[in-house]
Amino acid sequence: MFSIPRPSRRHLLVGSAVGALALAATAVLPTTNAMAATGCAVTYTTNSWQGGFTANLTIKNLGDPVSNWTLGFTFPDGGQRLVQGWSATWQQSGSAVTGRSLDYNGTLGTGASTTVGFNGSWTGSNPSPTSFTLNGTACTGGTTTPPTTPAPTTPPPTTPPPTGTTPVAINGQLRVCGVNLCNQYGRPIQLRGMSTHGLQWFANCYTDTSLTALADDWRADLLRISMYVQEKGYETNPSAFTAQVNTLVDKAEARGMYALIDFHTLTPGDPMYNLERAKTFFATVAARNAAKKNVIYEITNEPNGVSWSTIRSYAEQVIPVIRAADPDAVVIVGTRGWSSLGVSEGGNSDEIVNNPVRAENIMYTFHFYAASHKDNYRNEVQRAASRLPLFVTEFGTVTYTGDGAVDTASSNAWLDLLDRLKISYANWTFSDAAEGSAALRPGTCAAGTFTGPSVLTESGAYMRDRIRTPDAFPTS
Ligand code: IDC
Repeated sequence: MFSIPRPSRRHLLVGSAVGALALAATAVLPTTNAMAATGCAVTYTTNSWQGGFTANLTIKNLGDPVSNWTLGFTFPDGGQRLVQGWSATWQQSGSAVTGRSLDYNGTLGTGASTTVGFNGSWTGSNPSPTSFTLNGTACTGGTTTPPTTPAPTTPPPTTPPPTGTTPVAINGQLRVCGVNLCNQYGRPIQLRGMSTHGLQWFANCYTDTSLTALADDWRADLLRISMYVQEKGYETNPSAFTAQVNTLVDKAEARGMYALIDFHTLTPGDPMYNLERAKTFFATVAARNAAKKNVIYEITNEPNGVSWSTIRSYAEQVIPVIRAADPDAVVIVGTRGWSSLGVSEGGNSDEIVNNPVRAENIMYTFHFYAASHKDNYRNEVQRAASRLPLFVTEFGTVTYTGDGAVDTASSNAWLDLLDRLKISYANWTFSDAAEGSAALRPGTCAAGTFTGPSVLTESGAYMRDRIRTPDAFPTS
């Protein structure tokens, strides 16, 4: 129905260290380690855009075990700058960059790897560095062994392949690294999926058949489970809505999709109105789902008419409740002005950068409706994305009313931007509501067939085309 030109989603430049054997590694070894076999291999993968880039490095120790390490390399272009890194303590001096191990990843056995990374900026060009050192040894991909030490006989272990090909099988437990959402290998990923409509109205849209279509036909990575709190939602029957959410978490898990549990507050806009309900709800769902790898918590949908400091205070009361039960899950915090980073109420993301939520492993919500929110919102997302981990937990291809025609030009501009920045998203809605944002034609859910071109609306056809392109998730 549509032919949408799609830029390649990944711009990869892979450089591995070559040459430099002449550097006679033994000459630069610390004296305490003089007899140790040394060797290493580093791969450098970058995702670059005008003026900025993300770099991910996998460091493999091919020599004897080390208990801490310092990685070194030089940026080839004088305009390249390290902005913010993760999984190491980073420093730049001139063009020379060092990354020192942290407590948790300093120990690297023979053949062991670890992944680190950073966000950077560039001016002239952005070439990848091609030579690296580890504890002073040039990483040539081989081992340098002092003559008196026999060469290691055990080959470095290879990373086992993932046990399945679903998004959850490949990516496992997610965590925030720098401004990205990262998978179990510490590599940035983007999840693309759909949001339910209100569970109180559209329960018949979320069945085994429909969710299989979402996972297999749409190839979605993510199901956002939108549990309204008001409007005949959770507040009217907490245990029934909690059970409904948990059932959908299981259905998503069975199909290898991530499940984003959305505490869908909207009116009133002050999240504090629902604070006690939120604590009760999240204590229950976090305890019940703690062992699962596919759950992400969205603690408030669209705060509005309240200050950032109120939202922050809400977050700092709800997040500990989740962490107490499920310590490793990613939590997403709504932002001011209907999760517009403040823009819809005259603010911007500086209020968050200057006063972030005091918790680890969190991201911040951004929402847009393509026919209503255009360049000024896109510019703010682009600006914020280098400083804050963002997740577009809801957006529409239409106007903010949830209705109207698809704005293809604006939707393309938005999704191209999110792809480039690796910002995850969920589209409003995977439902057959009689409104332009719904992906399914009215009557589809009652009829019970969810595949084939006749079930999709214009927005649904557009979104399915965008979502079903390959993910190319990193697997090591
Ligand atoms: C809309 C639904 C509509 C429903 C209304 C009120 O599309 O059927 O009657 O909510 O509950 C949001 C909200 C989301 C809105 C959506 C479209 O998060 O609940 O859904 N929207 O208006 N923020 C901006 C737009």
